[in-house]
Amino acid sequence: MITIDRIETTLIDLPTIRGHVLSMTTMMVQSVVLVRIRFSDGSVGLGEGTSIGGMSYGPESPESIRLAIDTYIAPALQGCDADRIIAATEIMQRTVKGNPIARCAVETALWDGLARRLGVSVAQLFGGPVRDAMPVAWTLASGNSETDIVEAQDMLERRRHNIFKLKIGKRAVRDDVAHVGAIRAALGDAVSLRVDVNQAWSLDDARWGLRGLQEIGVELVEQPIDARHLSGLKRLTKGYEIRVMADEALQGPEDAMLVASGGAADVFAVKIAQSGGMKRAAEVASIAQATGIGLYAGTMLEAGVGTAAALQLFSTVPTLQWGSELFGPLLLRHEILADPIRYSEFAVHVPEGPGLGIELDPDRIAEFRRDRGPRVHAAG
Ligand code: MUC
Ligand code: MG
Repeated sequence: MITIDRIETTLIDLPTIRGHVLSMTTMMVQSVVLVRIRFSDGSVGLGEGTSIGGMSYGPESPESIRLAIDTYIAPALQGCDADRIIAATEIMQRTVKGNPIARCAVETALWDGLARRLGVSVAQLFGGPVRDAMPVAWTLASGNSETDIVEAQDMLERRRHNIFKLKIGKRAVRDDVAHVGAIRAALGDAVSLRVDVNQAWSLDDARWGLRGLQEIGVELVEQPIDARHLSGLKRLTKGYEIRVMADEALQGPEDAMLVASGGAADVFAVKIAQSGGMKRAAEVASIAQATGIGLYAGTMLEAGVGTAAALQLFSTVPTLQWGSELFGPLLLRHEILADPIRYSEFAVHVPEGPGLGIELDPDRIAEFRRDRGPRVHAAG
């Protein structure tokens, strides 16, 4: 039997390429918990636990993700059968309530380890890919309409993105609608525009917002109101042609059932971390498929490891009507993978090779780890 020998975590802080302005915070840095599991046969698996904007997006922070893994999950899993991933996730769920991002990071490393030992991709363990690449949105969130327009035009020219998600909810609703309208007017109808409010609106704000956005031709509005207000989400879903997408409301298959049966969304943004792991994210996708809800591969703005994990999983999901936003590494100033994930022709390509299909760049990790201590400069 191959067992789980050691689970190691490393916290790294990576600066973003520009301020990323969301309704709840502005990100200048992304903090990433890297997980490395060492197995008794010498094999290794990688995972990543990342949230957004400290604790402003959700209840887990980079520090709490690391603490949950080091203090509770690692001791509970040490010595367990490395090939029995579902059994290990059951132990994690019994030992640690909540903390889906921490559980996802460890589960990802277990899938990576198993797939590498078998010499197959993680996608193969989920039934094999139905696609090798998928459409990828870019988020316009500089906080300024003119800067967003220039950024989008540059993306279009480079054929990197033609789907744009605008982060709104910080300004007054009327100003947000004007901001989106200016971007629509500058970019024209050839691009797909979506918005993400990150729960910032009241139901009353949302009624005005959805009406205005619909008139501009925005296709989809993500999590316009508080994730817990399912009856409000249902009213918005029923009341407007613009699609309503659930994001923060989906913390795994249990929530997916509630949202689907309550008619509280047209589309699910599925995130492996928010779902509590790749397997649970696959279950969320199955619920969407079974109930006619559209699917979109969401991100917690992960760096290369978490993004590769999401790509492996979503390469196996037959219906991905709304594409993906798996662009996390592009928002970061520095690449942590030895071979970056490939973005071209408006698509992101699923990494090839065993496991997640990626390797870390050890020098970059050493450079950005939080506990690196004083830098030593060589003399001369
Ligand atoms: C979110 O709420 O969806 C995804 C893209 C982005 O810019 O932020 C995230 C989080
Ligand atoms: Mg969102």
